[in-house]
Amino acid sequence: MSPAPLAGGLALVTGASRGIGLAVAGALEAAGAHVVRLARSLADGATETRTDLRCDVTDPAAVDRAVGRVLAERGVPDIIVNNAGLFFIKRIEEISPAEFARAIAVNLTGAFLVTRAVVPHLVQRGAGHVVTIGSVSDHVAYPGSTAYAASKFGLRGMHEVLQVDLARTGVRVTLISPGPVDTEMWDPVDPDSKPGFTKRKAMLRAEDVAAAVLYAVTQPPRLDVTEIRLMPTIYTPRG
Ligand code: NJP
Repeated sequence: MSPAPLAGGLALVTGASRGIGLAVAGALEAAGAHVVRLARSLADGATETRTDLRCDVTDPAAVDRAVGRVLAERGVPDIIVNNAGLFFIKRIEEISPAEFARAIAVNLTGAFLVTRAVVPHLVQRGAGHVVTIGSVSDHVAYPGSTAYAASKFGLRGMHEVLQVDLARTGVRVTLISPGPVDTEMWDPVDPDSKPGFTKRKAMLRAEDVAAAVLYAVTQPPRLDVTEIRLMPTIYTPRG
C-alpha cells in the first residue's frame, strides 16, 4: 500500500464547519494531514488528526490569535485553504452598505488576513501551498451577484498577484473556482423553486471541490496547479 500522500503534513482550512470546507478538511485528513479547522461555530478542541479553532476570519486579532496558536502548537502549515464565504443575490440598489461590507469582509478580507499571517512562514521555509476557493462568479457575471462577484473577482486578483509575488519562493498558489455546489449556502435562495437556477440535484457536490483541492496539493514540486474550474456537466457544451 502506498503511504498517505499528505502523511506528516499540516493543513489549515477556513469555514470548515460545514459544506465545502468540511469536505475539504475531511479529504485532507483522509490523505494523512493533521487538519486545523477554523469557523465561528466550531468549539476549540483537538484529536490526533484534527484541531478545531473557533475563529471569525473577518477579525484581524482573532485570525492572528488562531494562526499564532497553530504555529506555536503544531508548526508552520504546509497547506492553507481559504474557503470561508457567504453568498447572497441582490441587485445593487437593494444592497445596504453593511451587507456589501460584510460580503467583502468574509469572502475577501478573511482570505487576506489568513494568508497574510501564514505566507511569511511559508516563504521562510521555502515551501507551502495557498489554496483559494473562488467561484465561477470570479470570472462570469450573473444577475444580482453584485457583492459576491466583487468579492470573488477580488479574490482572483489577490490570487494572481500572489502568484507573481511568490514566484521562485517554493510556495504555490491555486485558485479553485466551482460553479454551483449543493450546500446550505443555497437554502435561502431555494433554487429548486425558481426558474433559471441550476437545480440542487444537478449541482456539484462538496466532495467534488474537495477532490480538486486534494489534486492541487498532492502534485510533485515541479507541477504548479495555478487554477481549476469546475462546472456541473449540464453546462458543458456538447459537440
Ligand atoms: O458555504 P456554507 P459553502 N469566519 O454556507 C464559514 C464558495 N462557493 O460550503 O462560521 C469564519 O455551507 C461557515 O462557518 P461558521 C463560497 O463562496 C460555493 O457552499 O461556523 N468562518 C461555514 O463553515 C465559499 O467561499 C458555491 O458559520 C466563516 C462556511 O464558511 C466556499 O465555497 C459556489 C465566516 C460556509 O459554509 C464555501 O461555501 C461557488 C466567518 N466570518 C463558490 N463566515 C456553492 N455552494 O454553490 C462564514 O462558486 N464562515
